[in-house]
Order: sequence, then C-alpha cells, then structure tokens
Amino acid sequence: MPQEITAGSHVWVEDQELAWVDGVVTSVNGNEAEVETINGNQVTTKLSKLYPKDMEAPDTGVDDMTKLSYLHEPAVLHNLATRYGIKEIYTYCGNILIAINPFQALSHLYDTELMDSYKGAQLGDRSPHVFAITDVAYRAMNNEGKSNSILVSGESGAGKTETTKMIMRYLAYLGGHAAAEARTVERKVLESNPVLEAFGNAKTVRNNNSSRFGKFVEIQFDGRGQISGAAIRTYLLEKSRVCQISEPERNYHCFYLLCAAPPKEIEKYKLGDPKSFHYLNQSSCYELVGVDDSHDYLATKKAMDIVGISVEEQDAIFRIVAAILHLGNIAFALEGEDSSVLEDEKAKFHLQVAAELLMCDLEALETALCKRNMVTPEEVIKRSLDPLGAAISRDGLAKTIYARLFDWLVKKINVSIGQDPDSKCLIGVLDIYGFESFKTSRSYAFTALLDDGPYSALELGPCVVKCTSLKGYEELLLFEANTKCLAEIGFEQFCINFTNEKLQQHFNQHVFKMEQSVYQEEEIDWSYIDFVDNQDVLDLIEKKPGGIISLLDETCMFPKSTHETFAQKLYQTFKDHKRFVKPKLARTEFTIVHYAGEVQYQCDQFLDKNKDYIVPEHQELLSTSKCSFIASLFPSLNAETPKSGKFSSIGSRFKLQLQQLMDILNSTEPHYIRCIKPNSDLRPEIFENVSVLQQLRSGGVLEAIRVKCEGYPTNRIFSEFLERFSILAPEVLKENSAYEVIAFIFSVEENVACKSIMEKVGLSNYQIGKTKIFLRAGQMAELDGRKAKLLGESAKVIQKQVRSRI
Ligand code: AD9
Ligand code: MG
Repeated sequence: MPQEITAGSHVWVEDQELAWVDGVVTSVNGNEAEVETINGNQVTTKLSKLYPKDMEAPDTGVDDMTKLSYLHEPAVLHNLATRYGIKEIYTYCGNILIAINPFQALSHLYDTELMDSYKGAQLGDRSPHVFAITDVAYRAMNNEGKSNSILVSGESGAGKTETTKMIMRYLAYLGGHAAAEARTVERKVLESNPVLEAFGNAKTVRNNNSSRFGKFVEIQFDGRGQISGAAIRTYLLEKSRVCQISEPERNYHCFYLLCAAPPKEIEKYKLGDPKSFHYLNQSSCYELVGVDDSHDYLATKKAMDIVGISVEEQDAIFRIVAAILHLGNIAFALEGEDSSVLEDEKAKFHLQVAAELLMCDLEALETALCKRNMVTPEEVIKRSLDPLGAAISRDGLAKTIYARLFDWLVKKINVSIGQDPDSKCLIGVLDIYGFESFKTSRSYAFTALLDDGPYSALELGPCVVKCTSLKGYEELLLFEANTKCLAEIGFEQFCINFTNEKLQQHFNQHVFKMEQSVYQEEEIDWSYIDFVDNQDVLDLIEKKPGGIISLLDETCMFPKSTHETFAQKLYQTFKDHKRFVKPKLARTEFTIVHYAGEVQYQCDQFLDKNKDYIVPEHQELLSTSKCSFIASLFPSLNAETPKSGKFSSIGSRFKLQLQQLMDILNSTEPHYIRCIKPNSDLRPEIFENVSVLQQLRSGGVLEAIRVKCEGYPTNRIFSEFLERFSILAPEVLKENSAYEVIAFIFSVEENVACKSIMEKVGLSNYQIGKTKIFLRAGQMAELDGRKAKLLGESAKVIQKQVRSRI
C-alpha cells in the first residue's frame, strides 16, 4: 500500500472466518506489521496485505460505494454489513444497485406512497431502491425513445424473483392505465407470475420458492409511455425435478397444490395424499411453512383466469399434472430374462388412471412404456425393455409432457397478453440463475450424502466435507469423481455458467463504458484503463467449430460415442487452453476457469442431456390422444419440428436462445441489480461476510470496483476536498490560520488550490476535472495519513506548550 501505515493506524486485516476484521497496528517491522484486532487477536502480517480503515466514515455507512473514501474490498463489505444492520438493504455501487435479501417483510419499502415518492426523482436524490432504478429506466425510455433493460442476478435465494416482481409492479404503476377496463394488459403481466411460479418453482435447499427456469420479460410501451403489450421468454426449465427429488426438496409446487384441491377435483383426478406418489415421496418434505397449498391452488386458478386460460384448458392442465403423478406410480417387475411387466395391482390401477386422464389407449400406453421399436432394413421389431429401461422410459414420458405443458403455458400467456406491433420501446427484465460454483452445487451433494452415510452433520469445504459421525468424531471425506455429488455439477450447471459468462461480458463492457463516460464528462484522460475480458472462456464454450458445445454435438451425432470419448476429445482439443484444465486422474471430468472461479464439471450425462429426444412411440401415443389439448402438445411432425428419434441439440439451441437474448440486451440501455443472499439459513439479520464477498465477486461487483480502482476510484468535488485537506497546505487559505479555519476562503481558484495540496504532499497521477478532483487508489488514505500526523504533531506541540506553562 502506498500510504503510510504506522503504529496506531486503523486497518483491515484478513481473517479466515470474517474475511476482514478491523484492528490497530501496534508495531511495524520492515515489511511486516503487528495488528491487534477488535476481536482481541494479535496478528502479524505483511504491510501490503493491510488496508486502511476510514475513521471518518459515517456510522450508518454510505448509500453509494463510490462515495467511500477508501474504495477497497473490506470497506465495501463493511459498508454493506453496516447498512444491512440498520435494515438498509439497498446500496448503489455507481449505477449498479446491490440488494441484500432481508428475509423479512419490509412492507414500508414497497407501498404506494413510496412509489409516489420515487416517481420522477433523480437517481441519488432518494435512498437507493429498486424503484429508483426502474424509474430511471422508464424515464430514459420515454425521454430518449430507447429501449432499456434491467438485469437482475444473484445466487439462488438472493431475491431475484422478488425484485423482478417489484420492478414489474412499479412499471405497472408508472405505465398503467387510468380506466379500469383498460388495465387488463398490466393485470395479465402481473398475474403471469403466480401461474409461472406454480409450474416452474419448487422448494430447494437454497430457496423455498426457487425458480427452476430463467425468465426474460419484455414489457412494451406505446408512445404515451403506457404498457401496450408484453412477451415472456423462458430458459432451461429443470425437467429432471419432475421425476427425481432429494431430501429436503420438493417437486414443482403445482403437484402439491393439486393434491390440496377441493374434494371434487381430488375425486375427479383420483388423487390423494402426496405421500402416496413416487414423484413426491422421494423426499419427506410435503408442506412449506407459511404456505397453504389449498389456498394457493384456488389462487393459481384465479390467476389463470386473469391471464386468459379458459376453464376447459385449466381442466386439461390439471388433468395432465395428475396424470404425471399416476405415471410415476407405474412400477415394473422383471419378466423372463429381460422384459418387464406391471409390478402389481397398484401399478395396474395407476396405469389405468393415467391412460384415462391422458385420454389415450391403455394398452398403447403400457406398450409405449415397456417396449421399443427396433427399425431394421427389413422390418420393425418390438423389443422389450427391462424394468429399469421401462422406468427410464416412463420418467422420460413424464418429463416430456411436463416440459411441453410449461411451454404451452408461456405461449398461452404471451398470446393472451398480446404483443404491440407498433411499440417502439420496451423495458426488458431479466431474472436469471446466477453463477453456480462448487460450493453451491455441493449443497445438493450434502443432502445426497446424508441420505447414504452414517453422518449426522457435514460442513462443506472446497473439495472435502467435514463430517461428524454418529459416534461423535469428526472426519474429512473426500469427494470421489463419480459419486452422486459431483454428478450434480453437470450439463445444466454448464449452461447456467455459460449464460453467466455471456452476461458478465455484457456487464464488463457496460461498467467500462460508464466509467469512461464519467471521465469524459469531466474531460479527463481515461485511455489507459483496462478490464479483463472473458472472450477466451466464451470461445472455449461456444466457438463454432471447435468449442465445447460444437464438440458435444459432433460426439452426440456419432453413434458409438460415450461420455469417455467426449472427455478424451476435450482433453486433446484444449490441452493448451488456459481456461481449460484436465483434473489429475480425471476420466470424465473437466474444469473451466470461469471469471468467477474454477468449476469442475462431470460429463457423464452431457451426451444424454444434450439430446432433445422424444421417443417416437411416446410422440405417436400422445399425438393421437382424444384430448385435443394433449394432442396439440404433440403436433404431428412437419419439416420445422425436429423429427422424433432424431438428434436435436439442447446445447446449440440454448446457445442460439442466449444469442437472441444478448442481441435484445445489446439494443437496450442496461441497468444492473445484484441480489445478495446474506446467509444460507434464510434468516433475517445475519450477514455472513465470506459468502457475501464470494457473491460480490461472482456478480462482477468486485470486478467493477477493480475497474474503478484501475482508474480513479475516488473523486471529490473541489470544495469538499479542500474542506478536508486544506490543512495540509494552509497557504491556499486566505488570511486564516490553518488551525483556526472558520470559513474556507481561498487565495486561488479551487482547482489550483487542490493542485497545490497534492503537490505539497508529493502526490502525482491524480487528475483535475471540471468540477472534481480524481484520485488514484490509496491517495485518499495517504492524504488522511498526512493529516492525522500533522494533527498529532500539532497536538503534541500544544500539549508541550500547556505542560511548560504548568
Ligand atoms: V432462485 O435462483 O429462483 O432459487 P431468487 O429468485 O433469487 O432465487 P427469491 O426472489 O425467490 O430468490 O427470494 C427468496 C426468498 O427471499 C423469498 O421467497 C422471500 O421470502 C425472501 N425475499 C427476497 N427478497 C425479499 C424482499 N425484498 N423483501 C422480503 C424477500 N423478503
Ligand atoms: Mg427466482
């Protein structure tokens, strides 16, 4: 650190548990310092690892990180923690809004009165808020006729979806219609949320209402700034959840809502206790604290009414949901050597109900589940599946039906809300899954291990878990390559992290541009500021040909490929790529060095999951359903839809979807909201430093700060700067003694006075703008250090004088 750190300096020092802790330097020895921390520890550390603490920082923190006198990691963290402690959950970092989940209802933060107060207010005039950002976006759209977008990101449970709903509510408030009959568009937009949540959200370890899909809502406005249409795009619904859940998670909400429906419906769909359904009873969690499923069932139906889903359509939808539960209960037993039959009467009953609900032929359904057609040049042979094969076939059918139902809902909502073809401007709101690192993915592993192992408690670490066995002793357990745990970091996480790399690039470019614009406004030189580009990671993933997705597609099209051959291909192709690592002893894993850290992927399931495959027999069965709704979900094949049984790549399609999203985002003025989850217990008033820092890193906030620090992290308008530091060059003050300043009257122009102070202290590389002085990293602390020293010395002189007088 360039500034002086001496005995008595207040500093931040690294701490394993708290990330940073403050303390006072007790002595300095060459390059090392002894620090006494506030938690009573004596720490010896390198001077270069210490950061100065701003003793003049306000007790309530600052509402914009760029106002921090010392812009560095510990100061940022401390500022957020301080504000969170007084229930200030929003803080700016320049134009980025950081939102820390309060995990408690703060209703005063979102009422209509507050909305009124943000309407038309300049950013920074009022406390940081999601309404303020939305208002800026809305005004920019109206004034400049340009589309805007608000990108909300953060890890699971950080508050993205809640924030997105606030944005939509505020936009409906700003751009809503006065006449009740004209309000249908905004009502439909708002009510699309509970419908999509019922079918696309579930309780996970990380969030009781976790969105299992990404969402981009495009709200269109007419020339008068009123909402005139909307379009919702969704990304990557987690299909596997329909058939497979682990403790203590739940399946999609809609299944539990339907099981809590009024008795008439329960009877109609032959439902009962959720515990009796295989797709629900793989976990013992059925109910959610504070959630009344029967109330939510009726609320969902009401929302469906509002978004324009007819009663007949609702019946078909819930019939499908029920049919999926019954499908899951069709169990198979071995017959002969490798064939399967229905396991028992119970299985037969569920097959019958599923067929009735899906309105398809009972025998055809059984055959579609237990047999496969083998096409040879001469004939088509029916091959039997063994019980495991039949169960996989059954689960595949359930997942396909559910995914098609979800897509139908999204399409229906879009048609019902309607698009405004004349709209020139839109505000896009993106609610998309954050970066998935080892740590978060491992929390699934944690549950999986608890299932199997004799462990009563586990603590997650970077590559190991610390387990407390039932006998009470602790041991470290290493994750082996192909345990259940690592299999979790698979294809979905790869796609999610690919999305985040894309968004990170967009974010970096934006942050860089914003930083430049501040400097340009003040007419100072900015040419040397640089930022780390992540184009190389993106090339590794998406380059065509030659990127991972391309190689995966090639592998999938080659019939003899396995995940091992895929892994080998990756190792060979990218052996010299600096963003790709082959882990030691790995056979089917690979590591990508992402912008937010390294992630090791297990590619066991990459091939299967990349194939968007519908079994031809399933397609045939459902396209001939007597229920026109179901048949319409499985339209007969034409040239545009991928042929059933033929390979169509999920990875490539997702890449295309993502590119389309980026094209829209690139045509808009972006605004960023970074949601932070303060603790993993989902409890109010707990702020875990280490995890928050990690999130600030993954969300690019620390990178934005780094970019700032490369340039001029601190700026002060001239008068403020002079008020704080004119003591260092009293000659800039007119006639007053430096120690008895009453009014700041300068002998020279303010900018010249600032320059004189900097020169006197011997600092260079700062810049003088039109209204502000721009300081390099550490210069503010250096100035403060000099000031403290000077004040200390003058205090000593005074003390001496006083003593001599006594
Ligand atoms: V996930 O990636 O979909 O798993 P999100 O969307 O980031 O996740 P969500 O918005 O669902 O998280 O928030 C999680 C929970 O935090 C909510 O169910 C609320 O209980 C709580 N929350 C979030 N934001 C707020 C808020 N501004 N005020 C009060 C909040 N509670
Ligand atoms: Mg969500």
